[in-house]
Amino acid sequence: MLTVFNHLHTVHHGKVEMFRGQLVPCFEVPARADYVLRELQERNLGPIESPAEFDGSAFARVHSSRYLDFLANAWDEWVALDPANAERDAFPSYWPIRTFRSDVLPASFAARMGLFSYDAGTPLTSGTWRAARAGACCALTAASHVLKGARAAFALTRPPGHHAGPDFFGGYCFLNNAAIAAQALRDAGVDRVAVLDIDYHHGNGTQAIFYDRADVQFTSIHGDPHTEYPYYLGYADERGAGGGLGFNRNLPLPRGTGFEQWREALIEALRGIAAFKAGALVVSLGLDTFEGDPIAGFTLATPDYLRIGEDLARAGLPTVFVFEGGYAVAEVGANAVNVLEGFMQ
Ligand code: SP5
Ligand code: ZN
Repeated sequence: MLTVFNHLHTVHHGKVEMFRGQLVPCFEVPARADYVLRELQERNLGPIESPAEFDGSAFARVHSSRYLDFLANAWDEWVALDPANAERDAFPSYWPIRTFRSDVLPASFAARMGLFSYDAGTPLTSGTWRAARAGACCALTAASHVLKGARAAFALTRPPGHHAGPDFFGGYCFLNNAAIAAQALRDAGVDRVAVLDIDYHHGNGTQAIFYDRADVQFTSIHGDPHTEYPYYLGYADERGAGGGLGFNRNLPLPRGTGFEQWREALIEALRGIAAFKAGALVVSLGLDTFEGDPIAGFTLATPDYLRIGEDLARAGLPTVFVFEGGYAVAEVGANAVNVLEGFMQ
C-alpha cells in the first residue's frame, strides 16, 4: 500500500496539555508518526511519498473561512501579545457556551481562541498550522491515488483530525483530514462516500461536518461518551439531521470492551456501509483501542489489528486510511501497519 507521509509533522510539537488541573506532557507526540513510518519501512509495506501541494480551497469545503483565517494567523497573534509567548504553547481560557453569541468575532485573541475550540487539551504551537496544512495535503494526495485507481492509500500524518469540526479545534485536532479526503472524493465525482471512524474516541468533528448530508455516511465505533472523551457527542441516538437523517451511525461500547465484542460492532458497521452502496471508503484509523493505550479503555491486542484490516478489505471499496489517535507510542507502529497489512492480504 502506498503511504503519503507528512515529513513536516514534527513542527507541531506541543509541550503540555491540561489534564485534571495540571499541565502534563502531551500524549500526542511526534514519535508516534515516526514509529509508524519505521514499521512501514521495516515491513516493506510499499512506497512512501511526500504530499502534493494543494491550495486551501479543499480545506474550505469542510471548514469555515473565518476558522481557517484564524488558524493561519493564530501563532503570530499569540506571540504579538507578548514576545515571551514564543516559548509557550497557546491555550484557550474562555468559551462561548449556551446563551453566549458566536456570530460576533471578537478582537481579543483569547476570545477568538475560545470561539474556535472546545477543550484545553489541544495546544496550538509555532508549527501547528504548517504541520496541519501539510497533513491535510497528505489526505488529499492519498485520495487522489484512490481516484486514479489505487485500491488503497494511507495518509500518515499528525496532528490528527477527526475531532476538528467545521469551525473548531480540539482533541489534538485542527484540520479534519478524513473529512477533507471524503469531500475531495465527492468533488471528484464519487456519488456516495462512507467514513468509518475506528479511533477510541468518537469522531465528533467528522460527524458535525457531515451531519445533515446524505452523500457522506458517517459511522463511528468508540468508547461510550457517558464516561469517555469527547463526552458531549457520540451517543447512539444521533442519526443525522434533515436530509442526512439515517446517514450518521454511532456504535458506542463500554470502557473495558475487548476484541470479540468490538469486532461485532465492526461487522455491524460494515453491514451499514454495504447497504449505503458507497463508491469509496475513508477510514479514520485510530489505534488507541489498544490494551496498552495510556488514555483509552478498550483491550485490543496487536494481532487483532490484522483481523481488522482483513474485515475492512471485505467491504471491497477503494479505501483512504487516515492516521488518527494511538498513544502507546512503542506499539502504535505495529498496530497501524497490522491493519494495513491485513487489508492488503
Ligand atoms: C485524536 C485523539 O485520539 N484525540 C483524543 C483527545 C483526548 N483528549 C482528552 C484526554 C483525556 C484523557 N483521559 C485520561 C485518563 C488517563 N488516565
Ligand atoms: Zn482517539
